Amino acid sequence: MDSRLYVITGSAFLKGRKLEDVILQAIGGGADCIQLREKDVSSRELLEMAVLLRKLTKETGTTFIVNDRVDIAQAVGADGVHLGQQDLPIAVAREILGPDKIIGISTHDSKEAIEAERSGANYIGLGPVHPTPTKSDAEPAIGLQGIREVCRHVSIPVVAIGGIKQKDVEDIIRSGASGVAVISAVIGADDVHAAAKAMRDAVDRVRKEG
Ligand code: 3NM
Repeated sequence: MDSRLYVITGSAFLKGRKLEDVILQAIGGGADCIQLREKDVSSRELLEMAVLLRKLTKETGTTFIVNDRVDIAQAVGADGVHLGQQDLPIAVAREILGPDKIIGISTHDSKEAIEAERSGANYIGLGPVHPTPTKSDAEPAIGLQGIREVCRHVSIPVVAIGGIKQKDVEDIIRSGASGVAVISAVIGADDVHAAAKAMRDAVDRVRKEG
């Protein structure tokens, strides 16, 4: 699961626009993974959103991950699930989803990252890189130093997250992350396609340097 631009939904940033339009613009700009993450909706609404996003991502050949809800991931045939440290353990999610699905987990330091790799995670989310108002209970920011430290200890892909803007992307990839995950910088952008493209291009530029 080597995502370069991982875009996470956040209905608060839609500003009246339709979720499907915004996600299609993000994919058009270069998002290669979409995660459904909505904290304040019913299971039924979440399922409806998952069905919609599974359709769009399948049609565009984009990876589709569901945050936290293994049941919904399974129900819609998502490519995988993203877990928090307090969600189901990786081993339990793996038992339910089987060997071929993607399981990612949010981590904040080397200890959690090493544990995630040992438990069979396919990638880790690592953050927050910078302070972010998007996640009210985010841990303290780890900065580029935190990315470098964690990347020394794991070999699964590290997707950096938290307060990431376009100007931050190159340094983050140079620090060892394989990609960046964002909510507000893409979903909240006036021009979603352009915002996604600028971030994806920045990742590609640095990764080409090798
Ligand atoms: N997880 P934005 S930070 C969903 O640190 C999420 O694990 C984080 O939103 C973590 O790109 C975060 O708007 C919010 O800062 C990311």
